[in-house]
Amino acid sequence: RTVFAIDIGGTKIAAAEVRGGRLLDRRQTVTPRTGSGDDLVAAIASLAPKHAFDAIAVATTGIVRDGALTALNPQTLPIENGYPLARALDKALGVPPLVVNDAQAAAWAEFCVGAAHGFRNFAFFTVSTGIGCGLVIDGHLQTGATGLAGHAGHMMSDPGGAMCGCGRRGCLETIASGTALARLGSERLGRPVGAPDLFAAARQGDANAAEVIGSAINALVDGFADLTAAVDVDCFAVGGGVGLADGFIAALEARSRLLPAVFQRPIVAAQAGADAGLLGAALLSEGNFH
Ligand code: BMX
Ligand code: ZN
Repeated sequence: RTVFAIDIGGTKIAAAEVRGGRLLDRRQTVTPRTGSGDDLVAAIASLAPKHAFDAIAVATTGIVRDGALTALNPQTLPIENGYPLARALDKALGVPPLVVNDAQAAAWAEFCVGAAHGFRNFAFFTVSTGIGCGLVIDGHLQTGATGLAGHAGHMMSDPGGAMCGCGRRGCLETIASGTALARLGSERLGRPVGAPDLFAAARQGDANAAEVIGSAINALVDGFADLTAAVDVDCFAVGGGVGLADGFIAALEARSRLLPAVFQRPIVAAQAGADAGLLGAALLSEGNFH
């Protein structure tokens, strides 16, 4: 069987064919940030295999409810509310797709074949453009009745913090995402820096850079502790460009060790890599869904 797997992010759309759990023929294109769902579908159709395939599996940034896509944070991906992505893809490609949130899909890949293999209760965090999260509780992926389950990047971190694209103030995503680190770092250092520059400055001993990163680390670990208090997670896996930056997970772990012991949990690096969303969506579409 061949699954055509797609991962829609804020900057790129990745696609691959998945056969026997292996990703083949990976390709990508730039995400059309026009706000039009039909433009997303056209971009996906341009990546479709020329030969027949058996299933379509889509991981996407945003809230997925009954196959329809809505942005929680439209700054990550502008899209009309409730765009019927599954229906439009079925019409365009002739195969009804499974559609799931990107971090939820990646959590499933980590649970089935990655860092969280063997744990029953687990949270995956991607720290990238935004902060995505997927939860597996008692071996079941949590999507929630409205698709919102796991959107832990929008838990409140600082009541007096910056306005988030979702409409709340001080979300974790406004403090610890790659976008937030670039914004806060530029303010603090008085020159435009991206997240990688900020990490480089901190490594060279810049105390301001280290402080901005330290605040992000603290906010994330407090978020982990809150989630642990809510649903008793066994283990956290962290991925994403920022999450996998040199020393980031070690810093999370060190901070976590300052928590009261009852809130401390192992924090490990994600293993399924940048293509975890593709793999997780394919696994889910193949009925590997508990
Ligand atoms: C945002 C939200 C989540 C997503 C997360 C990570 C939108 C469009 N996206 O919090 O659904 O999982 O970003 O997304 O509201 P990424 O694109 O940064 O990986
Ligand atoms: Zn938010």
